[in-house]
Amino acid sequence: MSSSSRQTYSVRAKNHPNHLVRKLFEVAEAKKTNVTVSADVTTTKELLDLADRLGPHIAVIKTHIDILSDFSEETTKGLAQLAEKHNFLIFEDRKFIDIGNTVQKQYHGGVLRISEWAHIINCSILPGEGIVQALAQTAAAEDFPYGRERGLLILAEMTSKGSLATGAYTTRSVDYARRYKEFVMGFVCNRSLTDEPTTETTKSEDEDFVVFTTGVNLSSSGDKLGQQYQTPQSAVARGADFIIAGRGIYAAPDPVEAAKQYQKQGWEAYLSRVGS
Ligand code: BMP
Repeated sequence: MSSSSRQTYSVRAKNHPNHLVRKLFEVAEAKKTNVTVSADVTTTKELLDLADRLGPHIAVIKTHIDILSDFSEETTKGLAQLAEKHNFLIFEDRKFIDIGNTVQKQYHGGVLRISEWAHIINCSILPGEGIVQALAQTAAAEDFPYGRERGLLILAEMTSKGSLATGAYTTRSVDYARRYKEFVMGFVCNRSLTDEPTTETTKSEDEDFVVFTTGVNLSSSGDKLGQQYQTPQSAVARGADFIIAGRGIYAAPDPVEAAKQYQKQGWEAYLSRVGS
């Protein structure tokens, strides 16, 4: 567990050099929630309804925008309005994984125009350092209009059975995060990674990467396709700053009630970790 994991979101918000991370911690503190809902529904109406109903209980909405059958500008405009209304951030779980030149075009422009509406994106480092360099370069360009309002999470581990995102892949994730920390906010992973035995970089005193943990579910231990779940308590105890739940919330009989439950449990686990 990193030392920053023992600090409150407000303290971390105050000290963090990254504007978007500060905003993220401020949202969590203001709304008393560390829940990210993974809104894996397949129509714009369902997505916007869900975002509006769950908005008060979440810090972040995570999308897979390419699973919508009717994606249009209405989708992203609607999401952006709801993000303003309810004070949450938008995370597009696109998992970029290609050479730098390609991911720059996939991120900024293209049919999905991800940079326009997603505060947070993520990438795999399977292609090597160039993917992180490329995305960071796009966001740092003088003509990039969204400046400090954008950030990247490195997919350092996965929750699926037999995942190969382990060992050197995971430690390199930490190395690349350190090298591009102006744009890299943290990781999607299952535990705090800041004390990994890296070979190429060393941890700085004030290192504070944000940990998003997927595969959180209160009533199931997995699905039939290799997904593996843990509870909000165990995720937070292992270092999650934000817990990501999909079916546990949106497929519950009452998604709002479910979101409240994840919010309560995630928040209590956080309070117990920081000792308040
Ligand atoms: P659910 O809680 O319904 O299992 O959904 C999990 C969500 O998190 C999905 O959107 C999936 O793509 C994502 N995810 C994951 O489950 N494991 C990972 O390692 C990384 C992910 O992004």
